[in-house]
Amino acid sequence: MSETTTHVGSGKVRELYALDDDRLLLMASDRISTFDVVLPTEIPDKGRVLTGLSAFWFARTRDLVENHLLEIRPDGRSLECRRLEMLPIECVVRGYLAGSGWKDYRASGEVCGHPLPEGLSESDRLPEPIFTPATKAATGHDENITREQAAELVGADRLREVEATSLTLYGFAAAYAAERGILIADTKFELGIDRTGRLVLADEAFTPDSSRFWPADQYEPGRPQPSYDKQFVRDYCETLGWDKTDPGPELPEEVVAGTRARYVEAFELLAEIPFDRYLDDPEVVLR
Ligand code: PZK
Repeated sequence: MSETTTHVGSGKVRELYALDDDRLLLMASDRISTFDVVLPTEIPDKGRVLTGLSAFWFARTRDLVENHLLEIRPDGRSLECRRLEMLPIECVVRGYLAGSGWKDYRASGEVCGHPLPEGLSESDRLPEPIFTPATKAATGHDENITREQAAELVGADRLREVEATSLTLYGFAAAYAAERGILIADTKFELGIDRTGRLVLADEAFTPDSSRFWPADQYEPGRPQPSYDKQFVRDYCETLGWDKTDPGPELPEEVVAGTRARYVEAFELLAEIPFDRYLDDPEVVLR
């Protein structure tokens, strides 16, 4: 980080810096959030796992859609990226009925204007993955919007391209992950436009922070599914009688170690590289 690097944004657990007019640095911390609260205890290497996985997917999907990745820094937790004109929507694809999708289905029988068959249960696989755009809420939660609202924000032609690209990406990653024991229930991307007008995948892609990862061997529709990465943290927090408002609790070392192991396991299952090799040379995920 040079002294001319300027901080331009913060996510809950990530930071964004400007390197120059054309390049940004996206840095993933080891912070973890649960029930929407960032906890005071970090998970060692979590930011490196997420950065490595994201870079892995950018390399694997580059023939499907261009992406913003320029370089992985030797620290393994930061990516140099092309600066884009970001679209003002979150691109969400759902392959299973969970979270707000399940809530909306229960209330109305549809999700973001997609009519769905009757009688689906919580966590059921959908007949086909659906594109369910959301607005970017500055604070708090993204709000699901209809395709018509999304078209007003990005234009009808661009929206068709965004939807097709999102579904293609999800289809590829979900099939790849399922073969390796991880169900990607849903995922959220950010897309941007480069100076030539081309659509480019940005932000992070198919990490457990941007997607719902479920362990395939415990999949059982009709109930909420355990989280691949955060279940130990949630279970521990549920034992405390914590009211889920800030500040959150410190995590004991066995919860930290178990959670770190789950992140590393997800990385190794998907990237098929020992995590220590990534730490030695982060560029291994690009080959
Ligand atoms: C961009 N964010 C969200 C992510 C944060 C904020 N390639 C790009 N070009 C222009 N803007 C962005 C990107 C990307 N990625 C992404 N905000 C702007 C965000 C992580 C941390 F603080």
